[in-house]
Amino acid sequence: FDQFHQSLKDNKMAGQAVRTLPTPLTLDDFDVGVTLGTGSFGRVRFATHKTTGSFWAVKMLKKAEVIRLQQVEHMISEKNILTNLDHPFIVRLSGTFQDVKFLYMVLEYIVGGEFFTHLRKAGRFDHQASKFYATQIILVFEYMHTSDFIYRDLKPENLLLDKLGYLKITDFGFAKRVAFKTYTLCGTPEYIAPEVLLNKGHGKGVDWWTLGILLYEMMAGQPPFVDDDPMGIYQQILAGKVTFPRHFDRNAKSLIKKLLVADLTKRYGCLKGGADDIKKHKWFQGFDWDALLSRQLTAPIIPTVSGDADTSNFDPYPDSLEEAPLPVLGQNKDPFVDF
Ligand code: ISQ
Repeated sequence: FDQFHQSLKDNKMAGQAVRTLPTPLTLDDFDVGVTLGTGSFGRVRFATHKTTGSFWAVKMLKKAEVIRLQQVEHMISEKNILTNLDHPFIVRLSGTFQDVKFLYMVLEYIVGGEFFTHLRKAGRFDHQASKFYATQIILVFEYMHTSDFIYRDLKPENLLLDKLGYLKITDFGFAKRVAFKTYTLCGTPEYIAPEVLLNKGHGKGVDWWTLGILLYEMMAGQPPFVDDDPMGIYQQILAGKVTFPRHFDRNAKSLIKKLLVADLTKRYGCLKGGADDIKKHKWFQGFDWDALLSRQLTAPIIPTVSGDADTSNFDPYPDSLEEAPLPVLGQNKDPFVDF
């Protein structure tokens, strides 16, 4: 294996004493604790850096699974993209390393738990809370799209709440740098845009579509297109009919209708005005975007936190069952030299 690259970016989290870690890193540098989340090829675990006593979320990706699921390129690009992003609402990557079986990403620990958990507990959010979260996503997409990055995986599971109750967007495994169009099919059924389903190439517009889905899900309590079978969901997405519950805020409904437009030449966010069209929509009239960015607004949910090492906002996960390694790859063919 090649030597790993360590990008020690300044971790600007307010109140956190340790922002960077001495490099190079190995798993031995950490006391690894509970599982905070799981994905298809690994898990994220709470970890204490032994010599500094600082707290981190270490994402562990099993190489054999990454290869089996053909996600090698995505994982390398996740690392490269996250290294290049610096935004208050995006989780910061402090370093990466690897051993024979795993890739590791050392991420800032976000103490408030998954946005998904908070949304399910509340059922749905009122229009003020929904606006507080939607505006942060808009700023993140605006920031990313300015550098030609698209996110492609917006959903409640990929959002965390920090100790002030602000969002941190995580999981950049599907993020990509594209100026125009890409053709890779990815996403979660409920959140997939019609142009991705039709496989005619897609770009930044997919992020604005997923914003429409998330906004709907926050305010209705479930996404607009639901079915036990993914094919049923896809049929609804392509049929282009969205119905709203009676209680729905009329301005929010107007914005969602402008986002969930199959025709890319008519979808908000994809027009000449870009993200500004969305920010200037009536629903956001009087909203203080600068106060949001500088975290001066009071969040609708302030997580209960006993300290920086509190993991009680994350649902417990059973411990991992170690499987036998899969026989893959010839020697000298490590696909992770760039990680
Ligand atoms: C940071 N803190 C807690 C949980 C996390 C899950 C995924 C990525 C980063 C995280």
